[in-house]
Amino acid sequence: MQMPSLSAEQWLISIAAVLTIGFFAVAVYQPEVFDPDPDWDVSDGCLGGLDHADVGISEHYHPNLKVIVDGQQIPIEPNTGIDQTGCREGMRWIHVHDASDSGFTKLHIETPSKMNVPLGAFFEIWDREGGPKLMGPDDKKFDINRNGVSDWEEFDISLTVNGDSNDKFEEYIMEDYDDIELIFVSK
Ligand SMILES: [Ca+2]
Repeated sequence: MQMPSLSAEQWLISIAAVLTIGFFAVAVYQPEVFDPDPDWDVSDGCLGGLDHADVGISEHYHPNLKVIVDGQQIPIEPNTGIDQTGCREGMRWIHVHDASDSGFTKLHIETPSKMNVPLGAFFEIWDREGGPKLMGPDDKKFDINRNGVSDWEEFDISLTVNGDSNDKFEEYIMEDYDDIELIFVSK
């Protein structure tokens, strides 16, 4: 008995079906394949200021951040990212107006286009004003106590976003209304 031959159209449908199943298989078993890459250049962005043409803002949103080290909340200074070195009389694309020393501090993210703004980019901005930083420039690890040693060697670090544990840490792409809590406990 002879197998029925498939028409070109049937072949295409069959191939599309196989690819679709493959796509979902990867999405389920390796979801990180689809994670967006962080736009680390965001930390160099400057709104207005002496040396920067105003590029216009299309995105403006507000995640909230709280950082706790050994039970003590690390203060985020009001106006962090505003009128800083390299962005005099302007504002970094991530900046702070009002800060809270007991709750979450609102981060203002303003970018000229939709970008994948990682949590660590705020630390690169904070660093310029003497705050917690990342190792750098290429090693994107927290160095919250600025001692040149990766905090991954010194602390147990946990991150929650809206109360849910998250394993992206420095690379977490911040979203509007996020409550981001970063906790360091000395080893
Ligand atoms: Ca350190």
